Amino acid sequence: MSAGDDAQLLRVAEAFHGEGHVSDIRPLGSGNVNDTFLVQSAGGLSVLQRINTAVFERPELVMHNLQQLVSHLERKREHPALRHRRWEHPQLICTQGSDQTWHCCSSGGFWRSLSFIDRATTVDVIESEAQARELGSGLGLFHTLISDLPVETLADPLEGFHVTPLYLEAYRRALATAAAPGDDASRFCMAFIREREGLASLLEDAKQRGDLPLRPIHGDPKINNVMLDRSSGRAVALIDLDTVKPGLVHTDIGDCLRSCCNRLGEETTDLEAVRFDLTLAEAILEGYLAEAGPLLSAAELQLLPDAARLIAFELGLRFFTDHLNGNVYFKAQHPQHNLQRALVQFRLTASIEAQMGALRRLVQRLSGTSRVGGAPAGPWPS
Ligand code: GN1
Ligand code: MG
Repeated sequence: MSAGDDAQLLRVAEAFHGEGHVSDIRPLGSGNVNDTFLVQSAGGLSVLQRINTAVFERPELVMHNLQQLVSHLERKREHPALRHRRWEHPQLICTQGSDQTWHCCSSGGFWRSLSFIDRATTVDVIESEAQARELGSGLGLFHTLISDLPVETLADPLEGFHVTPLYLEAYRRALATAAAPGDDASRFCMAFIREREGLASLLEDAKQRGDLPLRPIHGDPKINNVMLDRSSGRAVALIDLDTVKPGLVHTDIGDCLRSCCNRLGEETTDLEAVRFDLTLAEAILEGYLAEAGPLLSAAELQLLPDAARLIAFELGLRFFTDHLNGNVYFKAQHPQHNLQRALVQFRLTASIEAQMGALRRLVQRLSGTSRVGGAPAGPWPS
């Protein structure tokens, strides 16, 4: 970062913490969209983020949802599911002397500051089955806590997010405008997508038929968006809450499965070795269903295996489209980065497909055979 950037960053941090009160600012995490920094100020540690307004064109809607979510979670402190465990959520920090939760700097950046969740960590690559259970349990608990947050109170800050057929359309547009890629890897991706075009509308169709309800979701619960307590290893918070919005639980559960069950992580270059690990999937689903199982209808449970496959495919499609578009959405360290990421997700998709029967049996067993294929459960209880 240049000295000018450093000075600007300091001014932004001071807008939240006061002039002369910020002692250190350093990059934090490995997000693909926003810029994130850890700030040390007189008030302690906090997280400063520049929302990527090329992605979130209306960042005030992101902040609206975050405020709704935080107020809702504040009211859940006495929830029975939290009685014997540590559970936190980030708090919004206002700019100095105001009740405004964001700061627009002169060069146009949209910034916000959040409290730092201490004594906790995140992992990019799964370490154990016990950890997988916790990651699933954390997502399940989050879903339970937000289950009665009325979807009407949430805005849609990212229209089309996780609407797979729209990603397919965007891919076709990119293909039509980009120079035809002639390399083997791109040809593999194009063939892979062509063979699965019919898959894209699976969740949308089920939603249109009325089989799947809109619920408040996280939108991006990948492995490193679940914080784990440093000493106990238990899930203590879900972070990166910009994509909280009305949606299908399938996208969350699918995203959790696809990101946690790939033991090599989504940044691996060892394509041949990419696998979907069913043992980890079992642990995740056990953890998830123990917390949130009763909330889901039979129709929702039945489509969980398809969701894992679809969300891995969808992310591969999104990465490959961005590669064709010249890496304008996901941050890339080198020109082939999003192509490589796409290949990882497509390998993972193929591995899920090869184990689809076993995954279906697993979901059936874990959710109770009587419920899968049985009558749909009622709405989520509050
Ligand atoms: C992006 O910003 P980050 O890294 O949390 C993306 C997710 C993808 C993820 C893949 C708003 O998340 O949808 O699953 O990259 N977020 C957005 O790593 O597009
Ligand atoms: Mg995110």
